[in-house]
Amino acid sequence: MSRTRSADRIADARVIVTCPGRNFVTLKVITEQGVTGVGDATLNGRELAVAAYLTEHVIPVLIGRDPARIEDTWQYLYRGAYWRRGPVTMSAIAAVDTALWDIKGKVAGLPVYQLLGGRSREGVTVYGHANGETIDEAMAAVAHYLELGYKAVRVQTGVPGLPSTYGVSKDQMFYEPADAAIPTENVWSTQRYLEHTPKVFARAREEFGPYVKLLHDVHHRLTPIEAARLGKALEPYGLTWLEDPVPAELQEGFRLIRQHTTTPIAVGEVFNSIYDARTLITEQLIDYIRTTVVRAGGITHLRRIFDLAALHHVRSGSHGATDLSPVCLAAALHVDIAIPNFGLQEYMRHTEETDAVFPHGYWFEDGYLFPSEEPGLGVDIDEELAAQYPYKPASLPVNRLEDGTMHDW
Ligand code: CS2
Ligand code: MG
Repeated sequence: MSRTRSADRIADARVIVTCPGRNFVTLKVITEQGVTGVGDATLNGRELAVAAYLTEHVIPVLIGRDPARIEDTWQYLYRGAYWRRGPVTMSAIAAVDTALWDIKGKVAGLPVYQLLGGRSREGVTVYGHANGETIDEAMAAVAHYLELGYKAVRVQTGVPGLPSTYGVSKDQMFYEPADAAIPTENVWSTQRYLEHTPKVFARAREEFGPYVKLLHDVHHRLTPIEAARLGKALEPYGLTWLEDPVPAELQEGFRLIRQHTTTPIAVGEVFNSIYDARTLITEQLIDYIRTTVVRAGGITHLRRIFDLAALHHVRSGSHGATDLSPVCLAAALHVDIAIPNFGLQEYMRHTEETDAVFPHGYWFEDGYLFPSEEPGLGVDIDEELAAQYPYKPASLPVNRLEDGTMHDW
């Protein structure tokens, strides 16, 4: 059969692993005509698994392919692997997909959001992380974000009686959970946490009034009935969302939460595919789906998830922690600005070293991020600078109950 194809071919692709403060894995694709595209392939704590998957199994089959065939390449890598889904495979597919959208934008001379249908809004509303060991410290952090112009703030505090907990950092602006080569261990008590958390939000509403958007991340630590109790206790404080209240392998568990509380629920940063969220979306068991470009198979598959969500009153709330590189954030912003059902975008600022390794055209102003207007994604990797920061093993922590039982982190 004769095959129609564009004039260009993929000539080369390489994986760049760098650690400008934290580890990142980036795929760079180069065409015969010299167009380059980048994609984020970072999987926090498992970086080298994705790097090897790309180098050993994906790059060899990319060479010679038509870079214009984004959908076909996605299907080729997804169906063709036979072993479907999972964070390693889907992060690798995402990196290829993102790089090909970057190339398509450059060839067209348009920013990627124009290829997705153009702007649906002026700017992308982002939320920052206000962390504090105590409620007072957390309130000071909220005030700081509001001064910077943020309209939405996630609030996390230490829990009295527990030596350390999720989301609390020593540094006000940068929270970095992957903090040691061998995982550190935290101790957890659901009882202490459920007792404490409503007090945090009572204080936040008292100090900051009814209009700032407040969010909270449970980090998968409760059972459905415990999450229902927390959601109910937080109702007076009008949260924008309660994130990851329970581990989400069991999608039907969310029915129980839904029956008991009107606090909106956000889920999905660890999801890799539309099938992970299908029941949650189609039964309207959640309000925000938090998948993002690198974790959920790139722009092509993420768009598919968000389109399904749009049919069921579910809005986007893409994950944007520091372990997703500026390449992922740049790509996410093109999606965020274009889709009809955008909700919020997480924005944890990258360090100066990271920003220097990944020169980018997106910018923050008055609580909004704006995607680059350059053709493509408007982000690149400075390979010489990246080479100055060699990979350092870093793991996410683990969590145990007070009696030593392993618990969800
Ligand atoms: C978090 C992340 O940003 C979030 O909502 O849950 O900090 C998450 O723990 C990390 O991205 C894990 O790599
Ligand atoms: Mg989270």
